[in-house]
Amino acid sequence: MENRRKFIKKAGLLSALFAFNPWKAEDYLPKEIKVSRKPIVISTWDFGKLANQEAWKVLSQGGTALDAVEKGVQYTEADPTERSVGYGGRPDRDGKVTLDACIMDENANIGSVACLEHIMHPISVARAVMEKTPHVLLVGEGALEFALSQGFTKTNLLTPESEKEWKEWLKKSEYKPVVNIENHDTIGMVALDANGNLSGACTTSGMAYKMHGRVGDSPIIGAGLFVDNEVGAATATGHGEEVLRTCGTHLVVELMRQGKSPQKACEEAVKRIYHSILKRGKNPKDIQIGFIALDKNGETGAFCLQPGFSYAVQHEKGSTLLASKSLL
Ligand code: SD4
Repeated sequence: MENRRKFIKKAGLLSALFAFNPWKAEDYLPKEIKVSRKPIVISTWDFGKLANQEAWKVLSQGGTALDAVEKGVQYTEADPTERSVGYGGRPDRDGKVTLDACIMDENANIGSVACLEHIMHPISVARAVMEKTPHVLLVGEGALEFALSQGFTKTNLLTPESEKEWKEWLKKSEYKPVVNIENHDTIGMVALDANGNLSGACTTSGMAYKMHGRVGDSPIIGAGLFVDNEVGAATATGHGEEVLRTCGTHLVVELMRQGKSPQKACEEAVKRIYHSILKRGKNPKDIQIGFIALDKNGETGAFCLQPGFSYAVQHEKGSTLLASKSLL
């Protein structure tokens, strides 16, 4: 009886508070509370599977989502056979490999580098920007100077294969990225650790044969990557210009905040981009966009504009490579 009275009193106080306060707590939380599935890691494209395995080594031992995503994407950055990330990435039209990367943790700490040359692990430079500077984004020469001051060493990132392909491209010098090939391979990874914290990382050499100095969505928080520890996280791949135009991953996370599942949120964001492409009189068939998302409860989602995008998920039950559903 005493407990019941206390409960009624508490409930009365709470509803009085909400009656006078337009900012209701429940407006800011995802509506569906699902069974917890953590730790878990999800990343873009086929190579996400190997990257997830690296991340899993951290997550399965109780490590943080932040350490896991950094370790995970480092694997892809160092792999010369992946031609749009780090070492071995396709160069810009001048033959320079320029890298974009960003990282975000559960406390909204962020760090990014853009148009960074000669460094094998741009994601770790992004983390150093986050942890060791008062800034959030360093670009070009300044980013390189900072990396060298932090003990990173210079490496030639242009492999003979990428150089050969670039020289072939020079013969026509036409900037027409081939969907799912020349714009394919950015690794975006988001993870939820055993403590229920989310973090994400995104790293790329960007669109092949871009103009020197071009920066895509991948190092831009809210475009290539966004994390909100109360809601979820998302990362993007594909034509960065389209993702930037819509603040793509921020949009996905905001849609989750409004109650959409990670899957529905990714679908809605791709539809918005599709309409924006049509409005500008462009052909959506020439463009690829893929989003992956993870919510606070370990639920995942993925969606892309046209077939061909894959993503990898790993949790305690094992690791899976999945074909994303597409709008077209
Ligand atoms: C960019 N979004 O630089 C990157 C490219 C990419 O899969 O994601 N490729 O626009």
